[in-house]
Amino acid sequence: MQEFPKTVDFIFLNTPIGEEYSLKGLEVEGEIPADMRGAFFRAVPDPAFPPLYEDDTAISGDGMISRLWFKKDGTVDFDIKYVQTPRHKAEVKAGKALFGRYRNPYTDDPSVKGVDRTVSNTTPIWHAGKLLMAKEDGRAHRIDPITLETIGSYDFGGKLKSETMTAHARVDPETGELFFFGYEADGLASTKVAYCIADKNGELISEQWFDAPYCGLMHDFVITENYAIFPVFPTTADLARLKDGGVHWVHEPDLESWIGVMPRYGDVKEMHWIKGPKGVSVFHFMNCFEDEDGRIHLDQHLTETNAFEFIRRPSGIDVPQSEIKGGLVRWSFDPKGDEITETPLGPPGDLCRIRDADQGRPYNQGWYLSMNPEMKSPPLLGGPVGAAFNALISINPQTGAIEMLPLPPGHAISEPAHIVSSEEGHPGWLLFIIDRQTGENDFEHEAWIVNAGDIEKGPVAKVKIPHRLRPQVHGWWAPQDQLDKAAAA
Ligand code: V55
Ligand code: FE
Repeated sequence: MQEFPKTVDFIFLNTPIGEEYSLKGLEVEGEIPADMRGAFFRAVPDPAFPPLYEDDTAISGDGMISRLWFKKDGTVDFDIKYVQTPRHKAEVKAGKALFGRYRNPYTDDPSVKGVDRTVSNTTPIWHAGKLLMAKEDGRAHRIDPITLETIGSYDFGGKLKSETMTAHARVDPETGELFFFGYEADGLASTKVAYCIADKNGELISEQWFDAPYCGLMHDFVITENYAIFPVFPTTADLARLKDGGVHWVHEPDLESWIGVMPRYGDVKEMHWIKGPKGVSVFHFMNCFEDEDGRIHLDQHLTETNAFEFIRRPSGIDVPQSEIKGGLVRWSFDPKGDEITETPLGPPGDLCRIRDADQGRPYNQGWYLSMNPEMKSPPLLGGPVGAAFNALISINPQTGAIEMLPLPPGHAISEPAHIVSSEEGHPGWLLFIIDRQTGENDFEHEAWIVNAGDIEKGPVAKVKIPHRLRPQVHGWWAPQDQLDKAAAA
């Protein structure tokens, strides 16, 4: 039998587990808030078979849907299952990997030519009573939120034309609409982007296509009350390179970034492109809003180059992970302007969270993951970029005021979910998984609950998860009343 490569993508925390399991009535230390009832869905890449290529990346692993369920009776259950993608099913049938490099079908075994190769491993999206597992290279897969069985590839009842759907969708807190896009919408390395809106009932009510300035990695986008904003950063795809069996992405330090701005209910013909700095990279936007003067402010985790080593390496960019500079920065611009002003807001990091109610609006609190500045020992190896975050930050993006929950050495932290409290004026709760190293290749895992308004106090409750976990990418909280409503529908 073939073995997994001994690279950071497949060892330590990133060791593949490949097991579906359920754990009922988990042990809890402390007290779970009485108003925290619902499901924390998590997307976990976990390759079922050793990859065809030694230099494969952790983020090409088969998607698993995981759920930490805070049940009405106060108990907590854990479940995890593979997303039954056509790709996963084909490989299980063959008993080995058949799909090749990250987003390059020309490197696949000929027996799977034409088979949907998305791994649905990036974000669980809960909207209008439906649970989707999305990855930006294909359409999402719909999942039953109770059984975690895969229902199938999801095309909004036959309406979606785009072949792809981003893992980062935005829900407007007032209208309940789901805003999303798909890039490489009609095929590999294409500049076509589909901009879509589903109404609060999940009906696809708008899909418009436009051309990006070049085929760039468009991982996330933002909405404000009046605008849809599509940033493009210079990590690019090229069809000839793909046909040659090469990598999907190369980062281009000398190429400009762009921001496309259009009225969010407007026509894509109104798209206005603003030129940004060369060579920079962003995966996630914390939030975006308009001020009283109509100026737009976009808060984002910027890095001076691409944050993924598996992209830098074939780009000839030789910067170790620990030396990548960046920060939480604000880009301010006028919707019809041609200049961007950059303001630093906070230390480097990623995996931000805001209150759902603050989406696209002026806001005064956000949370994200960073590195503990006091830490003498190196971070744990693992997670999507190979070095795990070990501190939680709460930031007031208006004042720059920061609070931090640094974890002790040998700890890693995953993206938090924010859960609204039913208590008037209460800041709500943050819920996240932490990993603790207990031996060279031994780890313990817990879910921590902290008061979102006082993270420095540490967890009010810890839920023990007595089983190895592979690091998640993104998560999504679905309140119990919404799950009940969906089950009854
Ligand atoms: C990211 C993650 C992906 C991916 C592309 O976080 C970008 C960035 C988990 O998969 O395919
Ligand atoms: Fe992401």
